[in-house]
Order: sequence, then structure tokens, then C-alpha cells
Amino acid sequence: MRIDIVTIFPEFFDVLDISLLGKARANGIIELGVHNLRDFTHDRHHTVDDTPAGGGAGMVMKPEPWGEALDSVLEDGAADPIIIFPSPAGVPFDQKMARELAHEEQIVFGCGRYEGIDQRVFDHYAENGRVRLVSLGDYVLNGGEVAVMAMIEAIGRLIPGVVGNPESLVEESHEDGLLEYPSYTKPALWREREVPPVLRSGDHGAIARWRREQQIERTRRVRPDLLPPEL
Ligand code: 6GU
Repeated sequence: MRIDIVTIFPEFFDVLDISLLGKARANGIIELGVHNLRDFTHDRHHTVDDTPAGGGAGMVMKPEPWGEALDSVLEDGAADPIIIFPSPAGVPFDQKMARELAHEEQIVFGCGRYEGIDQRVFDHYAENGRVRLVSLGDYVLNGGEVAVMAMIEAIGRLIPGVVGNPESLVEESHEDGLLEYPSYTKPALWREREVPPVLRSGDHGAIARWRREQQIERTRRVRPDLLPPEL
């Protein structure tokens, strides 16, 4: 998969050199390009924003640098890229979307700052390709960079070969629509708290049933909105 990021803070993404994603890049599974929006300006001050049409507070990102940056990134990219703009006004990002995006050949992330990007940028690229506004949740971040980091981590670990043991992807929160069950390791007794005896029983059927009950109980308690109607 090829991932391109357009941002005014390219250093933000230096951390993608490390950990699981860094290894995936070294192995050639993920190809990453980080592009500075200011490189696509032509004035002395590398201006990327201007006052909002119609008045009001804050600044809006100008369309011209975005047009040049995105054209350049799309020029030598995949046949059918998807462009994602992180935005609190977008559709909610979830595990299902992460799974779908893990199959893309090229994802381009456009990180907005200030009060947003001139609407014509979205409209222009949506006319000839796939454009999505995507939100991490119902709160406001100063810019899209942190949101894009989260999305790249969620998508990247679902690409075959990125996570060493694919089985570890199966039994985790949201994969089967429920929250994950609690995990324990040795020692059997720690600070007067013991590992639930069923997990030490060797009875795999009983363990599977206990874990399932724990998933349902936990989901009902903290995320009743996720609970399927039959539960
Ligand atoms: Cl994707 N972007 C910004 N700027 N704020 C957010 C968000 C995204 N998701 C939640 N808040």
C-alpha cells in the first residue's frame, strides 16, 4: 500500500519510522510519502491560509496550494486512489472502515488546520475520484495530523504481513462487534488478586464460554450501544 500525507507539519509523522509501521515500511509492505503543503506555495511567506469568505473568526486554508499538492501526489500514484480528509464534520471512523481501507492501493490523507479547507477542494477531487471526510469521534482536534496517525495505525496493522501473528487480530475489541475479554498472565497470585481459576483449569470449552460472557458483560456495561439486539 502507498500512503501519502499532505500537511503543514511533516515532522509530526517522523514517528512512523519506528515500531510495527516502521518495520512494514522497511519490508516494503507500506510505502509512505509525507509532503509539506508549503512547498506548493509561490509567495515569499509560503501562505496557506486566508480570511473566510463572508466573514467570521479564524482562517481558512486556500485552495491553490491544496490543488497543486494533491495533483502532484496523484500524478504518479495508483489508478484509483482514495483521498481522506480528517474532519470533525466527517463520517465516523471505525474498525469496519479500517478493514476496508486496508485493501486500498493508495490512500492520500489531507491534513487541514485552522477552520478548515476551502470547500471547492473537496468538491473538485470528489468530481473525478473518491473523497471522504472522516472523523475520529465527537470532539475537536486542532488539526488532522493526530487523527491521521490514529487511522494509519488502525489500517496499517490490518495489512497482511504487518502484524506478525494474524491470530492476534481476531480476538480483539470490535472485530466481532463486542469489546474484548480481560487478559491475565502469570503469576497466578499478585497482590492478593488471583487469575480467575477457569483460565487455569485447562478446560478450553469452559474458557471460551467464560471469555464470551466477559465480552458481553463488559460491552453491556461500558458500550450498550454496541450490543446486538439478540444479546
Ligand atoms: Cl478527523 N479532525 C479534527 N480536526 N478533529 C477531529 C477529528 C478529526 N476527529 C475528531 N475530532
